[in-house]
Amino acid sequence: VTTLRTLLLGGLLAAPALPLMAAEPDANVLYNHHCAICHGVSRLGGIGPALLPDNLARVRPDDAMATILEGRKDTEMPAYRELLSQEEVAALAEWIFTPPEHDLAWEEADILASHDVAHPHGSLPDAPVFEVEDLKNLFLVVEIGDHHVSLLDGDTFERITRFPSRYALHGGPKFSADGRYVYFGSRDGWVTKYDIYNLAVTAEVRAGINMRNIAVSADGRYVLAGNYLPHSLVLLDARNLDLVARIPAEGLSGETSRVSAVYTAAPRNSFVAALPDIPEVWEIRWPEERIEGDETILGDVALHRVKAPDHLDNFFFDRDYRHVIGATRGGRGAQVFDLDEARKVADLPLEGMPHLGSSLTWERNGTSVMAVPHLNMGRVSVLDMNDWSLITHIETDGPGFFTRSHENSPYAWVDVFFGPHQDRVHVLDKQSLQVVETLIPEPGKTAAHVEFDRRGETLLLSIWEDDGYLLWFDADTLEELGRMPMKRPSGKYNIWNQTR
Ligand code: DHE
Repeated sequence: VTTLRTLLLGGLLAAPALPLMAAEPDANVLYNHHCAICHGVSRLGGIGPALLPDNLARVRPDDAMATILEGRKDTEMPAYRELLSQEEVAALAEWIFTPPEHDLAWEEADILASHDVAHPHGSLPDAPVFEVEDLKNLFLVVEIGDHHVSLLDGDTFERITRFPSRYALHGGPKFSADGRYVYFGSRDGWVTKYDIYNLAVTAEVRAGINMRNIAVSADGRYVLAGNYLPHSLVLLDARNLDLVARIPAEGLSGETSRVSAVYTAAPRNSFVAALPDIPEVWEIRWPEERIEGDETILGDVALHRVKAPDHLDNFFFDRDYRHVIGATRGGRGAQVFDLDEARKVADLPLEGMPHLGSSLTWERNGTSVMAVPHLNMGRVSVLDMNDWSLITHIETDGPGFFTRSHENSPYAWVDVFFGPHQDRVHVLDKQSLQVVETLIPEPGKTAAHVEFDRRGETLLLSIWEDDGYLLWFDADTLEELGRMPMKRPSGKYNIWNQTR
């Protein structure tokens, strides 16, 4: 039926009898005919992204239809406007947001089969192929509008290169300590290693079907990926992204959990994983390695399960990573949990949806404070990290998502990400805890996510639109210094700041 419809729409056959035209489009058949070759027979992805409801959670059905009709510029995704009817496109767009009837699996064999090493570790030259004054003051900018990454010189703000990324990168890219390599994680599970000196992808592997983020060990030897689907952690050798271990996220009760995030706890030589479906916090010490003859043997992965008082998620840590601050399930506030003593030490007065992962910490009146934006209300809560008491709530013009500061700056920056004032960004004074300025760089357009340069003198801000901009400001006078068009620039990452 589909083939006939296609030929009919293409004008290659004369119109036949009515019953055929009246048949409902069969999305499954259409998918297998037109989409499976790139998006995978099981909708798990291939050249194109996975077409599963969870992976598409941030795509609006209208946008999915538009993509099928018009294709996607600069990618293999063709336009189906001439090939499929509106009805068929609508049926397909609806179907990809419907859970598949078959079970979805991503086993060790799938991980191994996806692994590709374009340039084995150590095979590319050690000197950069471009010239800049300060290799540590480079910025990476993730452009989620058309799935690219830009590399910028942080002194001149000139673009060094722009390269395609995997579909839907999420979370901050993670750098090797020397700043030469960067690791990206995509929501579809791809981990990509990129050599900044040689402007080349060196290795890739797909760790899961729906991945949250990655962490890189402080010794630079391991990359850990946390997956929603399958419920698992995947430990990779950072050199070529070889699989070291696949760890099912199964709790003491036998129940499995999604992994909502993984973190590097550098002072503890460990990773910490957030498992929202079980009352446990996991700490994974990175394996020791030993040399035997010509071979380097990786040790066993030591998983330390810490029983938590509640289901904890969305973490922030104090500076020595002894305490983890996590939100409790169901918006019942947040708790501070001592990882060494495996006990809760405080309840925090943060009801609703504190975005702990975007918190900031700095020194004020001789004590460390932390500032937490909220995803469902216009406020930033400031807490004393010594006794975990609330210092104040700073009112903002709407719920925020990202915060940033720099040790050389008196200001903390908080965006307004939701609501009618998405075009605003607040500048807070770190000592008085007052909003000292509210910028509206492009009225009506979302302004979000700040990153400072290495010295804290200049900062980057995104106009978070498909035809958006990257703006840079003087961090003291708050004056705009320049701008560059970009495709929905999301996170920006300065190598110096991110490796310290
Ligand atoms: Fe993120 C970081 C979780 C939705 C853009 N986001 C993170 C991190 C976590 C997280 C745990 C820290 C990972 C890291 O850096 O290693 N994000 C979540 C969610 O749970 C949430 C609310 C819903 C979801 O389904 O994922 C969510 N995030 C979003 C978005 O909708 C954003 C705005 C657009 C997008 O790209 O999906 C978004 N998240 C980001 C960015 C970072 C991030 C740009 C890195 C921030 C940084 O400065 O490091």
